[in-house]
Amino acid sequence: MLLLRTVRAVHRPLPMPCRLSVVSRFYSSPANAYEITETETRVNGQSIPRDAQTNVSPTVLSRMNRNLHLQPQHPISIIRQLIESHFTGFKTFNDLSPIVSTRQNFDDLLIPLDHPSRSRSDNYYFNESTLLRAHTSAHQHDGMRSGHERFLITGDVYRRDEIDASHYPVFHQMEGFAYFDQATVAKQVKEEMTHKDAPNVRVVDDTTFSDENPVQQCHTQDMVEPVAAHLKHSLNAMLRKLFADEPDLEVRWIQAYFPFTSPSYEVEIKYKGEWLEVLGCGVVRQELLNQAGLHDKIGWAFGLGLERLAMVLFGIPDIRLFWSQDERFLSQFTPGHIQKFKAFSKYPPCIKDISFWLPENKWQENNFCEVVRDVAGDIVENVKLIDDFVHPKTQKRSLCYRILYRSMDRNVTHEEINAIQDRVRDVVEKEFAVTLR
Ligand code: FA5
Ligand code: MG
Repeated sequence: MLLLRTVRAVHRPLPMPCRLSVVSRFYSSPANAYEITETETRVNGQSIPRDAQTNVSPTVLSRMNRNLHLQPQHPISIIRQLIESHFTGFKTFNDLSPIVSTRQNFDDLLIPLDHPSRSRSDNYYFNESTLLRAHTSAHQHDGMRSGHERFLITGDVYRRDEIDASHYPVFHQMEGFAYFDQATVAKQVKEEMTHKDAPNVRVVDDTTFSDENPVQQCHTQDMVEPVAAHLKHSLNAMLRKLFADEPDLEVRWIQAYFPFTSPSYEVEIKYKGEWLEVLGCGVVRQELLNQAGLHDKIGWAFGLGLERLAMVLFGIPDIRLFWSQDERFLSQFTPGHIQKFKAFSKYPPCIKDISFWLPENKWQENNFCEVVRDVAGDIVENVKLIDDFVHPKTQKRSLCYRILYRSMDRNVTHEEINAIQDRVRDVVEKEFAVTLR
């Protein structure tokens, strides 16, 4: 079978994908082989039928199986191991398949059918019932059913998103989950919470239970207080340990919303003068525990963005670097250690604008970013909307995007970028029926 063919171990650029044609094509990258035919996507030994919902792209399929979180010398793996060693007694799962069902990714988590996070423009669907997981929460249900009261699940997750230094269509999350007996949670938590101070890490938390961030009706405040305290304590202690050598770190807790937790929170870290969101968490909705047969338990969960933490800890300025196969990147890191990344010289950027009239007022920016990413690959560093106006007479809407191209490991030529930009223009024109200006 095609997929079992030995994949050549040298890195070569992927063939340029053609989004509009439906001819069968076989791709191989150092870690992965997959085939897209008219009727199915073949990957990891699975043949998944295509339908009107299908939008997985060669760019993301080529990233599957790279398993950065399992390469001992890679910063993502180094962080995973350091966090795992902090959460003693937690069962770890690191090799669950990223191909999941819509039930796992959404329904099991009480995400309503009309919730925007299900949309095609936010996810990579193989078909209407199968997708690349958009978060490790997709495995919460299986984790609860595994019989382990505490577990950590790490893996690659996939999202259509904007393009800039802290967003990439594939990144890594770690899910943490712990549950307690409702009857004894207060006592148990008290025994476990030992406070260690770290004056270099300043944590601000003025979140409270409120109508906007409520205790669930089936819970009493006496149960939820210790669970929330244990959650916050566990994560703050983890951050204090990870950032022990950082001279000064500001952390803040803010109120958040997730369909699968209440109350819910997010944690942000001050990085280069701006708040960078590193995790979401909360007290697990009781329906989830009940679905897994854990009626008399109460629990917390968190989902952590490993690249975001790694950027701050290792001083890695651009999220694309994690995918670099340049020895100058990988050779800087040692398993078990956090050390600051020494940037290799920054190459000059090449900036191009693209403007067009929309055929109608509707516009999905993520789909545009996806086209740019598919055509340009990792040479695109940033995509920014710089102009958006409606013509007063024709009522036609015009957009202008500024695309910043820059390679992380070499100089790019103007000819090369012009060719890419021409292709971007072509594909955008065909795919979105816009009129280029
Ligand atoms: C979630 O994915 C929830 N599943 C988290 C959760 C788990 C909440 C359990 C409650 C209980 P969110 O979409 O905010 O939430 O993503 C979590 C983290 O992933 C973010 O805080 C951020 O650190 C990281 N992240 C999100 N999008 C990207 C991206 N495009 N690139 C890199 N990191 C990202
Ligand atoms: Mg978030």
